[in-house]
Amino acid sequence: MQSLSPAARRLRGEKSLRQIHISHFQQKLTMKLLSVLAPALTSGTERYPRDCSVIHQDKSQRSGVFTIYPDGPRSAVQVYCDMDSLRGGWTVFQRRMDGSVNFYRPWDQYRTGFGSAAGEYWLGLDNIHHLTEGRRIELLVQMEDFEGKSVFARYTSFSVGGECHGYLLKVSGFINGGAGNALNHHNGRKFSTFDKDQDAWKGNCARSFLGAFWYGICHNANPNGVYRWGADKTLYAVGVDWVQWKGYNYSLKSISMKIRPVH
Ligand SMILES: [Ca+2]
Repeated sequence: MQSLSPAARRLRGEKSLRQIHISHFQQKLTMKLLSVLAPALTSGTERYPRDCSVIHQDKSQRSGVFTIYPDGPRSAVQVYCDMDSLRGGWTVFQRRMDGSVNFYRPWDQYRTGFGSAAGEYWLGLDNIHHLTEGRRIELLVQMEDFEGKSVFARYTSFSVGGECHGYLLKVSGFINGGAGNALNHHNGRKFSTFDKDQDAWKGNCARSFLGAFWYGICHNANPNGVYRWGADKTLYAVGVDWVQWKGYNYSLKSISMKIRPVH
């Protein structure tokens, strides 16, 4: 067996110490890289879901309130996800159910959103725009009267432009679930509130019909109108109306508008 001189033994010791340092450094570098890359790799799926359809990729998720990110990691907003209707994955952007929230509100609030995702709410025009931007989206409108009957209207194409375009509505590809095509009149209209008149009428539709919507001259649907508990002729067409189903003087018990990407 070859014996080593003291100098050679010292050199070998220093070498193995250097190897320990290098392998420790590599380990730290790998951990650091993983901590930077992991969120990026999962963004767009679990970490920052853009909408309810992403959350619905996990089929164990039930209908309820979730946080979504319509416009990246800094755009968190709470929303109700419908995981049941027509195979699920719907992001609800408008919901009326009990008259607990006042929907007669100004432009700024329709732009940013209001109400509670667990109950009645409006998601906000900016969020709706971001959810429909750059991809094909379908729309489902479900509604119920006070006699216990439910119907729907479905549209295979739905988009809302940005604020610079007046949040212009494009809706087409109607499929009738008994409600009738009330949104046909609203296709190609800009959004109006009582303090921002972008409708096609000489008067102010939002003020006259006490809501906020993509009014034309003026409406065949008023989902953001006054919650009025059914038939009421006292004031014409101001209720939560879907004209092709119940006419201008019947305010619905519930209505919800929800969207999902078309794959
Ligand atoms: Ca007008």
